[in-house]
Amino acid sequence: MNTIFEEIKDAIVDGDEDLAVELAERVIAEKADPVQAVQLGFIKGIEEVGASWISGEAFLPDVMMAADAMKAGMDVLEEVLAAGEGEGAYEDKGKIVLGTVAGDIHDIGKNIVGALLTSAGFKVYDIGIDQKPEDFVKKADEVGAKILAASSLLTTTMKSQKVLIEYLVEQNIRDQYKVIIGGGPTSAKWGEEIGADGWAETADEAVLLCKKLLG
Ligand code: B12
Repeated sequence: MNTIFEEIKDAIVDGDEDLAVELAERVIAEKADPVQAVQLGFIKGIEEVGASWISGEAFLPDVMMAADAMKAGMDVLEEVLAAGEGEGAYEDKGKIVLGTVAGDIHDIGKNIVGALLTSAGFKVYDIGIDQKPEDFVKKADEVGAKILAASSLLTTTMKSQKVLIEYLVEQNIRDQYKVIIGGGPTSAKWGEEIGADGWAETADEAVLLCKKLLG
């Protein structure tokens, strides 16, 4: 018999938004672990769709339907993740401004990073997709955040992470923030090259990284 996490994965692969919502509601009702639902269900599903797209077995509309199903299900889980039911009680571990860099509209990975950071007790201010350096800094200023977290999924938009750090240097505010980066084409090497304070491959690792940087 399939576990609820496998059912979630299948719902994402099938791009079935209604089922993704229903299963997320069941996770809450049955008090299953929402973090595991994200990791073993939603992420596994979108990864499978991504692999099928790359191999030519799935098409862009399939990916978009999967992404929509993922969003709808994650929206349901957001509240319990924010309540820290995955990793213990909520505590204020620090403020983070999170966004996808200029020119890039991918937000699934960013949203997962945000959900797990929130679940781990950080206050996350998600400024959305296609965000310029000024947007990151404006929000961080407004809320007093010490970490700027920038996501990029395209080789063409990775350079926007570099531009973000260059902007901080130009404005003489580089030392006021820790900058962390992530997303598909990025790497630890890229992080070092552009002078980021950290890079993480997955949302789990992003949590550990932020704990280290603010700890
Ligand atoms: C879903 C998807 C889409 C959806 C996005 C929906 C959405 N709301 O996000 C849609 C269909 C809209 C889309 C559009 C496009 N896409 Co697209 N997309 C994907 C796909 C299949 C999955 C991405 C994803 O969500 N992965 C799952 C998440 C969970 O993983 P992740 O994002 O990597 O995030 C994890 C880590 O990287 C990390 N992380 C992420 N962000 C951050 C941030 C920080 C600070 C940290 C620490 C960690 C971290 O934690 C996350 C969780 O563990 C990938 C293929 C792939 N396998 O990656 C292509 C892919 C990224 N897309 C690609 C392309 C080319 C495009 C388009 C240009 C297509 C087109 N011709 O229009 C457009 C881009 C438009 C734009 N300007 O941005 C290419 C990029 C190629 C390249 N080398 O640049 C890929 C790799 C597919 C391919 N091989 O061709 N896409």
